[in-house]
Amino acid sequence: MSEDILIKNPLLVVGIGGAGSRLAKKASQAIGCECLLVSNDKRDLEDSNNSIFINSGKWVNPSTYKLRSFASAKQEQIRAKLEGFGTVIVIANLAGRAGAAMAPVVCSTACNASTVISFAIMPFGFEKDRVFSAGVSLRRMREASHSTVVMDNDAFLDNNPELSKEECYSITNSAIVEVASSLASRSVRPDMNILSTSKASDDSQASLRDSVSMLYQDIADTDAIRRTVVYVMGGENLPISQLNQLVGHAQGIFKEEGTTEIAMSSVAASDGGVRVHVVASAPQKTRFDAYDPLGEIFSADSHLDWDEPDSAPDLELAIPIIE
Ligand SMILES: Nc1nc2c(ncn2[C@@H]2O[C@H](COP(=O)(O)OP(=O)(O)OP(=O)(O)O)[C@@H](O)[C@H]2O)c(=O)[nH]1
Ligand SMILES: [Mg+2]
Repeated sequence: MSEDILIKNPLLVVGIGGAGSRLAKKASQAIGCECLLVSNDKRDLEDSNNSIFINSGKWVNPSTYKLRSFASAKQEQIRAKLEGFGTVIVIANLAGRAGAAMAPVVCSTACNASTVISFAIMPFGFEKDRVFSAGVSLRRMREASHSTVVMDNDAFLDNNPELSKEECYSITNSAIVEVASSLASRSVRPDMNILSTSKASDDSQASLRDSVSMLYQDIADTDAIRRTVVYVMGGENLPISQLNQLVGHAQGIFKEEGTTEIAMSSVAASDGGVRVHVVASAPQKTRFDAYDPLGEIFSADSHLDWDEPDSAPDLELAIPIIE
């Protein structure tokens, strides 16, 4: 069985694209470590003194492939900024073009010299145009990270259909920041880790149930879950009897004793009440494998473009159009 990954100092949080940058700023503040932002949109990099602007040249809306080639061209600059850090935490929204394009480049640049823990946000299922590139990007990120934590917006929405997109982002975003911030004080599993969460509630059992039901959307075979960490935000303010019940309940759900850990936080959920996040380590298949159906058929060593991520560089060919 694989060992836990230990987090080495110093830590760096890297935010990619719009949502990635916003979350990285918050997480690095909470941890008290340095933060690096990477984006092709200058607005994402405002008020940051440590950033890399990926210039997309004359392209107003470059494709993911195009953006990836611009990021690859800046790999040396990225490497220089990552140098000297023991652990690099990468946060990216794979529903965004910048996130999907650049996250694999940043992870693979960092992973030889540092421990890389990546956080990936997956698109809603109805964002059909984004699902494929998010699936490919996730596969690449996992390959270049020591551990990957996935927040699936689609599973959250399935469980909370009454919420608007914005409400959904605000809840899932704070779960990412809360879990990323707590990484500094604990170890993580090298497997794929699924992060699920719940709305704030006065009833901690209901929060746990919500989180677990979100988790079950992503993992087909829950018996294969190796370890779960249940984060109880605001848990230190709960009466001991309730806390005891919650722990019993969590251990009951994830059967094997000893595989469930409870992480308590005195920080109340950002919207008040108690919120429960569950991080489950699931080495086997998840629903994201099907986002990139060809990836399931061909193994990585049969990909012609696997080592150098597929990108679309601008090649000026001096060939006149002959008609
Ligand atoms: N999960 C999450 N998604 C968001 C958030 N804000 C926006 N989104 C969605 O994600 C899409 C891309 O958001 P960005 O975070 O700006 O993505 P990006 O990585 O900068 O890439 P671009 O597509 O080039 O902007 C948006 O169209 C929204 O649908 C957020 O805070 N959290
Ligand atoms: Mg953006």
